[in-house]
Amino acid sequence: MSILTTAYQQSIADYWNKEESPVNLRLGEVSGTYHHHYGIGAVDWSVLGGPDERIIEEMHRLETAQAELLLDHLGVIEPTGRLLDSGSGRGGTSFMANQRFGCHVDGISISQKQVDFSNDQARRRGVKDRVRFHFRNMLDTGFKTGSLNGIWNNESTMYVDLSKLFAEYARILAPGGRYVCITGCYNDVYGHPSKAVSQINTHYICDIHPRSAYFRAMADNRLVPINVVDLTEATIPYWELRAQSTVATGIEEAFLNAYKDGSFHYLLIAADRI
Ligand code: GPP
Ligand code: MG
Repeated sequence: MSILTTAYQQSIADYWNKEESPVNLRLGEVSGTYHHHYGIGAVDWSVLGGPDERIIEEMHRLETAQAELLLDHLGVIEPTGRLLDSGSGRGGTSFMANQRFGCHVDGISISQKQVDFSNDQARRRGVKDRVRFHFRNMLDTGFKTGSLNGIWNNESTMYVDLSKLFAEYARILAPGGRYVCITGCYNDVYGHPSKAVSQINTHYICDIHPRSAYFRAMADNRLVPINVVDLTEATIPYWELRAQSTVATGIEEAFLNAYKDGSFHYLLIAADRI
């Protein structure tokens, strides 16, 4: 099975195989749980008066809160359940899911470096029999039909065609299985992507979808939404803090502009496989 099937996918793998950004590594070192997504919730602004480390810890706390909210939406998962973290980064959300539910978690990534990093983490944490990471493509996962109780994408759907993605999930999710994604999507009401959204696309080499594309592709693939939560207001404080931190990457203004001008939403969608 060939994993990287297009020049586009190869360029994404190259990006993540090189990535060593302090905004991800220094935050991960706070607790040993490494995230590749943004944060939600109110900021404790008193951290700005303290040492740099306090700001890093606060950003990490908000990113961890984001992953907790995603897991809240998976519903009841038995210790015998099986979950898939699709686009698993350095494994943060996978380890949190295993801790919460005690279940088996597989993570997949098209970056071999991320797969190796997170498998090393699984060994250090003593959970390598329960949490495993694989070099695989989310459009062709190799998992057995109907074998999963839950799947999530924590900010990774903007790298793939949603029709192909949800067709694959409809195949591998068991009937009644839950799908959850947190994503940034552009606002169809405003027409084409705004300049700020285009800047985000260029920065990460991704292709942010319109909001409508999620619901159309879900409806076409036996995925019925049960919850849609607009997290836009909840993520703005994270970006305001990040913009003032020593680990800002230069993309902060684009996110703040896109969220504030209404052209971009930060959305959680939970759906059941029928
Ligand atoms: C964050 O990862 C997520 C992405 C790169 C996908 C784009 C997300 C959108 C909502 C548009 P990261 O934690 O590696 O990013 P950064 O290095 O900027 O913190
Ligand atoms: Mg990050």
